[in-house]
Amino acid sequence: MSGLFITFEGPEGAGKSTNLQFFAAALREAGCDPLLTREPGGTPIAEKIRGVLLSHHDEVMCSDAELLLMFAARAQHLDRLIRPALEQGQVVISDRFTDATYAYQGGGRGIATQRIAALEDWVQGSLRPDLTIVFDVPVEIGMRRARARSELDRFEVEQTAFFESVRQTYLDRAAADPGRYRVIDSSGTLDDVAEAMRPLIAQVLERWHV
Ligand code: Z5A
Repeated sequence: MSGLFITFEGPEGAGKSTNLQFFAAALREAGCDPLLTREPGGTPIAEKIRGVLLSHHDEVMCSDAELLLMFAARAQHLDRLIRPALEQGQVVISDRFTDATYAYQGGGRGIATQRIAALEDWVQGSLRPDLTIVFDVPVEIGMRRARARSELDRFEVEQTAFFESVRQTYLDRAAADPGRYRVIDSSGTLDDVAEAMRPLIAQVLERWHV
Protein backbone atom coordinates (compact mmCIF):
# COMPACT_ATOMS: atom_id res chain seq x y z
CA MET A 1 0.00 0.00 0.00
CA SER A 2 1.43 3.35 -0.94
CA GLY A 3 -0.63 5.82 1.12
CA LEU A 4 -0.06 6.96 4.68
CA PHE A 5 -2.33 5.89 7.52
CA ILE A 6 -2.48 8.20 10.54
CA THR A 7 -4.65 7.71 13.61
CA PHE A 8 -5.63 10.18 16.32
CA GLU A 9 -6.20 8.68 19.76
CA GLY A 10 -6.64 9.61 23.38
CA PRO A 11 -9.05 9.51 26.27
CA GLU A 12 -12.29 11.44 26.04
CA GLY A 13 -12.07 15.21 25.87
CA ALA A 14 -8.42 15.04 24.80
CA GLY A 15 -9.19 17.24 21.79
CA LYS A 16 -8.59 14.68 19.02
CA SER A 17 -11.41 15.87 16.78
CA THR A 18 -10.55 19.56 17.20
CA ASN A 19 -6.85 18.97 16.54
CA LEU A 20 -7.54 16.64 13.62
CA GLN A 21 -9.19 19.53 11.82
CA PHE A 22 -6.19 21.76 12.47
CA PHE A 23 -3.77 19.02 11.32
CA ALA A 24 -5.76 18.40 8.13
CA ALA A 25 -5.97 22.13 7.36
CA ALA A 26 -2.19 22.41 7.64
CA LEU A 27 -1.74 19.49 5.23
CA ARG A 28 -4.21 21.02 2.77
CA GLU A 29 -2.33 24.33 2.85
CA ALA A 30 0.72 22.39 1.70
CA GLY A 31 -1.22 20.79 -1.15
CA CYS A 32 -1.96 17.42 0.47
CA ASP A 33 -5.68 16.59 0.70
CA PRO A 34 -6.15 13.90 3.36
CA LEU A 35 -9.15 11.61 3.68
CA LEU A 36 -10.68 12.22 7.12
CA THR A 37 -12.68 9.49 8.78
CA ARG A 38 -13.57 8.16 12.22
CA GLU A 39 -14.24 5.03 14.25
CA PRO A 40 -16.51 3.48 15.04
CA GLY A 41 -18.00 4.54 11.71
CA GLY A 42 -16.69 5.94 8.46
CA THR A 43 -19.09 4.20 6.03
CA PRO A 44 -22.92 4.01 6.05
CA ILE A 45 -23.01 0.49 7.51
CA ALA A 46 -20.23 1.19 10.01
CA GLU A 47 -22.05 4.38 11.09
CA LYS A 48 -25.16 2.26 11.79
CA ILE A 49 -23.05 0.01 14.01
CA ARG A 50 -21.71 3.16 15.69
CA GLY A 51 -25.29 4.12 16.52
CA VAL A 52 -25.80 0.79 18.29
CA LEU A 53 -22.50 1.11 20.14
CA LEU A 54 -22.87 4.64 21.42
CA SER A 55 -26.57 4.80 22.25
CA HIS A 56 -28.16 3.79 25.54
CA HIS A 57 -30.23 0.58 25.61
CA ASP A 58 -32.65 -0.98 28.10
CA GLU A 59 -30.50 -4.10 27.92
CA VAL A 60 -26.87 -4.14 29.10
CA MET A 61 -24.46 -4.72 26.19
CA CYS A 62 -21.96 -7.43 27.15
CA SER A 63 -18.27 -6.68 26.62
CA ASP A 64 -17.80 -9.34 23.94
CA ALA A 65 -20.71 -7.97 21.89
CA GLU A 66 -19.18 -4.51 22.18
CA LEU A 67 -15.76 -5.78 21.10
CA LEU A 68 -17.11 -7.72 18.14
CA LEU A 69 -19.24 -4.81 16.97
CA MET A 70 -16.16 -2.56 17.06
CA PHE A 71 -14.36 -4.99 14.78
CA ALA A 72 -17.41 -5.54 12.55
CA ALA A 73 -17.54 -1.78 11.95
CA ARG A 74 -13.76 -1.75 11.40
CA ALA A 75 -13.89 -4.58 8.85
CA GLN A 76 -16.44 -2.63 6.83
CA HIS A 77 -14.51 0.62 7.21
CA LEU A 78 -11.26 -1.01 6.06
CA ASP A 79 -12.86 -2.78 3.12
CA ARG A 80 -14.92 0.10 1.75
CA LEU A 81 -12.87 3.16 2.65
CA ILE A 82 -9.44 2.84 4.24
CA ARG A 83 -7.77 0.17 2.09
CA PRO A 84 -8.99 1.58 -1.25
CA ALA A 85 -7.79 5.06 -0.27
CA LEU A 86 -4.38 3.80 0.83
CA GLU A 87 -4.07 1.79 -2.37
CA GLN A 88 -4.61 5.04 -4.28
CA GLY A 89 -1.77 6.65 -2.33
CA GLN A 90 -3.93 8.89 -0.14
CA VAL A 91 -3.14 10.15 3.33
CA VAL A 92 -5.90 8.75 5.56
CA ILE A 93 -6.49 10.22 9.02
CA SER A 94 -8.85 8.35 11.31
CA ASP A 95 -10.27 9.80 14.52
CA ARG A 96 -9.68 6.62 16.60
CA PHE A 97 -8.82 3.11 15.39
CA THR A 98 -7.72 -0.16 17.00
CA ASP A 99 -5.70 1.48 19.78
CA ALA A 100 -9.08 2.65 21.10
CA THR A 101 -10.16 -1.01 21.28
CA TYR A 102 -7.09 -1.88 23.35
CA ALA A 103 -7.73 1.16 25.55
CA TYR A 104 -11.53 0.94 26.04
CA GLN A 105 -12.42 -2.74 25.60
CA GLY A 106 -9.03 -3.90 26.95
CA GLY A 107 -8.06 -1.35 29.60
CA GLY A 108 -11.58 -0.15 30.37
CA ARG A 109 -13.68 -3.34 30.14
CA GLY A 110 -10.89 -5.77 31.04
CA ILE A 111 -10.90 -7.94 27.90
CA ALA A 112 -7.60 -9.80 27.49
CA THR A 113 -5.10 -8.21 25.13
CA GLN A 114 -4.56 -11.52 23.28
CA ARG A 115 -8.23 -11.72 22.31
CA ILE A 116 -8.12 -8.20 20.88
CA ALA A 117 -4.84 -8.97 19.10
CA ALA A 118 -6.41 -12.06 17.50
CA LEU A 119 -9.27 -9.98 16.08
CA GLU A 120 -6.83 -7.28 14.98
CA ASP A 121 -4.84 -9.85 12.98
CA TRP A 122 -8.01 -11.36 11.52
CA VAL A 123 -9.63 -8.11 10.43
CA GLN A 124 -6.57 -6.06 9.54
CA GLY A 125 -4.02 -8.64 8.41
CA SER A 126 -0.70 -6.83 8.57
CA LEU A 127 -2.20 -3.34 8.25
CA ARG A 128 -1.24 -1.01 11.13
CA PRO A 129 -1.19 2.79 11.24
CA ASP A 130 2.04 4.43 10.09
CA LEU A 131 1.69 7.10 12.76
CA THR A 132 -0.52 7.27 15.85
CA ILE A 133 -0.80 10.54 17.74
CA VAL A 134 -2.00 10.07 21.31
CA PHE A 135 -3.46 13.23 22.81
CA ASP A 136 -2.96 12.88 26.53
CA VAL A 137 -4.96 14.72 29.14
CA PRO A 138 -5.64 14.06 32.84
CA VAL A 139 -8.98 12.33 33.23
CA GLU A 140 -10.70 15.08 35.20
CA ILE A 141 -9.83 17.75 32.61
CA GLY A 142 -10.97 15.52 29.73
CA MET A 143 -14.21 14.60 31.45
CA ARG A 144 -14.94 18.25 32.23
CA ARG A 145 -14.42 19.20 28.57
CA ALA A 146 -16.53 16.33 27.22
CA ARG A 147 -19.33 16.99 29.68
CA ALA A 148 -19.44 20.68 28.86
CA ARG A 149 -19.80 19.82 25.18
CA SER A 150 -22.80 17.52 24.71
CA GLU A 151 -25.03 14.78 26.12
CA LEU A 152 -23.10 11.77 27.38
CA ASP A 153 -23.00 8.61 25.23
CA ARG A 154 -22.83 5.01 26.51
CA PHE A 155 -19.05 5.27 27.12
CA GLU A 156 -18.98 8.75 28.58
CA VAL A 157 -21.18 7.74 31.54
CA GLU A 158 -18.41 5.43 32.82
CA GLN A 159 -16.63 6.18 36.11
CA THR A 160 -13.21 7.78 36.66
CA ALA A 161 -11.43 4.42 37.20
CA PHE A 162 -12.53 3.29 33.73
CA PHE A 163 -11.05 6.40 32.11
CA GLU A 164 -7.85 6.19 34.19
CA SER A 165 -7.36 2.70 32.82
CA VAL A 166 -8.11 3.86 29.26
CA ARG A 167 -5.53 6.65 29.59
CA GLN A 168 -2.88 4.35 31.07
CA THR A 169 -3.37 1.78 28.30
CA TYR A 170 -2.75 4.45 25.67
CA LEU A 171 0.41 5.63 27.46
CA ASP A 172 1.70 2.06 27.88
CA ARG A 173 1.13 1.24 24.21
CA ALA A 174 2.86 4.45 23.13
CA ALA A 175 5.85 3.76 25.40
CA ALA A 176 6.19 0.24 23.99
CA ASP A 177 6.47 1.41 20.36
CA PRO A 178 8.02 4.90 20.12
CA GLY A 179 8.56 4.41 16.38
CA ARG A 180 4.85 4.52 15.63
CA TYR A 181 3.41 6.64 18.46
CA ARG A 182 3.80 10.28 19.42
CA VAL A 183 2.26 11.51 22.65
CA ILE A 184 1.12 15.13 22.81
CA ASP A 185 0.19 16.77 26.09
CA SER A 186 -3.21 18.26 25.36
CA SER A 187 -3.92 19.71 28.79
CA GLY A 188 -2.69 23.15 27.68
CA THR A 189 -4.31 25.62 25.31
CA LEU A 190 -5.27 24.72 21.75
CA ASP A 191 -2.39 26.95 20.59
CA ASP A 192 0.07 24.92 22.68
CA VAL A 193 -1.23 21.70 21.16
CA ALA A 194 -1.09 23.13 17.63
CA GLU A 195 2.54 24.08 18.23
CA ALA A 196 3.35 20.57 19.45
CA MET A 197 1.81 19.12 16.27
CA ARG A 198 3.93 21.22 13.88
CA PRO A 199 6.93 18.85 13.69
CA LEU A 200 4.57 15.95 13.01
CA ILE A 201 2.84 17.83 10.22
CA ALA A 202 6.27 18.50 8.69
CA GLN A 203 7.19 14.80 8.98
CA VAL A 204 3.96 13.70 7.30
CA LEU A 205 4.49 16.14 4.44
CA GLU A 206 8.05 14.93 4.03
CA ARG A 207 6.91 11.30 3.76
CA TRP A 208 4.02 12.26 1.48
CA HIS A 209 6.36 14.04 -0.95
CA VAL A 210 8.63 10.97 -1.27
N1 Z5A B 1 -14.50 3.43 21.18
C1 Z5A B 1 -14.22 2.21 21.77
O1 Z5A B 1 -14.65 1.97 22.89
N2 Z5A B 1 -13.50 1.28 21.08
C2 Z5A B 1 -13.04 1.51 19.83
O2 Z5A B 1 -12.40 0.64 19.24
C3 Z5A B 1 -13.35 2.77 19.23
C4 Z5A B 1 -14.06 3.70 19.93
C5 Z5A B 1 -12.86 3.06 17.84
C6 Z5A B 1 -16.48 7.25 20.26
O3 Z5A B 1 -17.02 8.41 20.70
C7 Z5A B 1 -16.48 6.33 21.46
O4 Z5A B 1 -16.19 5.00 21.02
C8 Z5A B 1 -15.41 6.71 22.42
C9 Z5A B 1 -14.50 5.50 22.52
C10 Z5A B 1 -15.29 4.42 21.92
N3 Z5A B 1 -16.03 6.97 23.64
N4 Z5A B 1 -15.64 7.66 24.56
N5 Z5A B 1 -15.52 8.27 25.49
P1 Z5A B 1 -16.94 9.78 19.89
O5 Z5A B 1 -16.29 9.59 18.58
O6 Z5A B 1 -18.30 10.39 19.95
O7 Z5A B 1 -16.16 10.68 20.84
P2 Z5A B 1 -14.72 10.64 21.31
O8 Z5A B 1 -13.81 10.03 20.31
O9 Z5A B 1 -14.74 10.04 22.68
O10 Z5A B 1 -14.46 12.15 21.35
P3 Z5A B 1 -14.12 12.91 22.68
O11 Z5A B 1 -13.01 12.18 23.36
O12 Z5A B 1 -15.33 13.16 23.51
O13 Z5A B 1 -13.60 14.21 22.23
P4 Z5A B 1 -12.22 14.60 21.52
O14 Z5A B 1 -12.37 14.35 20.06
O15 Z5A B 1 -11.02 14.07 22.16
O16 Z5A B 1 -12.21 16.09 21.85
P5 Z5A B 1 -12.87 17.31 21.07
O17 Z5A B 1 -14.28 16.98 20.66
O18 Z5A B 1 -11.94 17.81 20.08
O19 Z5A B 1 -12.90 18.34 22.27
C11 Z5A B 1 -13.81 18.19 23.34
C12 Z5A B 1 -14.13 19.60 23.87
O20 Z5A B 1 -12.97 20.13 24.50
C13 Z5A B 1 -14.52 20.59 22.76
O21 Z5A B 1 -15.50 21.44 23.27
C14 Z5A B 1 -13.21 21.34 22.51
O22 Z5A B 1 -13.42 22.64 22.04
C15 Z5A B 1 -12.58 21.34 23.87
N6 Z5A B 1 -11.11 21.32 23.82
C16 Z5A B 1 -10.35 20.49 23.09
N7 Z5A B 1 -9.04 20.76 23.29
C17 Z5A B 1 -9.00 21.77 24.18
C18 Z5A B 1 -7.92 22.50 24.79
N8 Z5A B 1 -6.65 22.22 24.53
N9 Z5A B 1 -8.25 23.45 25.66
C19 Z5A B 1 -9.53 23.73 25.95
N10 Z5A B 1 -10.60 23.10 25.40
C20 Z5A B 1 -10.33 22.13 24.52
